[in-house]
Amino acid sequence: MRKLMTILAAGALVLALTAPAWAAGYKAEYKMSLRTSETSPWGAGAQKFADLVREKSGGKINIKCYFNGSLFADDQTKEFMMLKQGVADFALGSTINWSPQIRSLNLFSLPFLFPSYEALDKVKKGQTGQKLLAEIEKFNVVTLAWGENGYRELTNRIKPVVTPADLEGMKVRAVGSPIFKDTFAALGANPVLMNWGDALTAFQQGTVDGQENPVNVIIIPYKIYQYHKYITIWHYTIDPLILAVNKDTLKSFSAEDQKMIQQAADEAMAWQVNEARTGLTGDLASLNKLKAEGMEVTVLTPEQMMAFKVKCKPVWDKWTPQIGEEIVKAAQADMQGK
Ligand code: X2X
Repeated sequence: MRKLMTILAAGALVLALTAPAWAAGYKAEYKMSLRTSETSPWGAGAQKFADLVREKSGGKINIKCYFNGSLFADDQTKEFMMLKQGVADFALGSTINWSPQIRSLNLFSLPFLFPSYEALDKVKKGQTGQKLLAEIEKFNVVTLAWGENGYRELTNRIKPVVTPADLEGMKVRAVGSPIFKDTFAALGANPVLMNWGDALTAFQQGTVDGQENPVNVIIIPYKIYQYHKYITIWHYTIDPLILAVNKDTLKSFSAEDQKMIQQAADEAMAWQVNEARTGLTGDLASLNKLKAEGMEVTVLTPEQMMAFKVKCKPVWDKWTPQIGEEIVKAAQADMQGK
């Protein structure tokens, strides 16, 4: 009898070790990390993905969104580590917040590299996109789809910024990723790096003068016009989001469910990218909304942008080798359709 029990126990152990995780049942909850609130198109896109997966799986796969950086306690440049380790199963993260771990993602923060949304789309779809996703996968993280935060524009409470001289000495909050410190220093401003949670307090208290973030996804939903009267549309960097999953989590799903998750990601992110761009490309309804809220909107001409770009040369010199010369060249080739 005892011998039989031992054999049975050993058999169960072998089964447990060899059977795929999904055969043993899915987790009751999968954690999804993100920086922003549900009211931003960033948060709404994540929730849409979670809802689609729940619906398409008949309630079997339950993804809970942890909004406002609650999974990483506001320390946004740590998010990718949590996804890599599986503390988060999924994340919809900004390339900026993940760039301290994946240096090549600083590509999107190279000042004035991306002239248009079309250029960005070519880079995402082209050889550059493939290379970047391969970099991410080295860290046990699989990308499902690209989302979008958008072109990052400058707001401040002091004066219209039209030339680099206007930025001189201005205290500008930027994300805690080193390239931003270098960029605002090169532009003659006084950069202050902090997490978004702290930044919101700093805007309220006026301990910083300005900040930079996209119009639809951050400035409007977070009502930045309550604190800053001036906005400069200068398109200086662009900020794609990445919807990704920990590789072990992904492999724990059946092939059929993996396919369904991919479809849900494509659908949710197509909607999300559209939200990020609507009202900014054609009728400029989003800028009109900012004006209606009392903001003074300055849209820079390409020549005016060039004056800022020229000052950013030291940033390009320092960061191109860190991003990888071949990645920067690949992006330029993709944009030109080569
Ligand atoms: O912190 C920011 O500025 C934000 C919300 O845009 C990011 O997470 C990169």
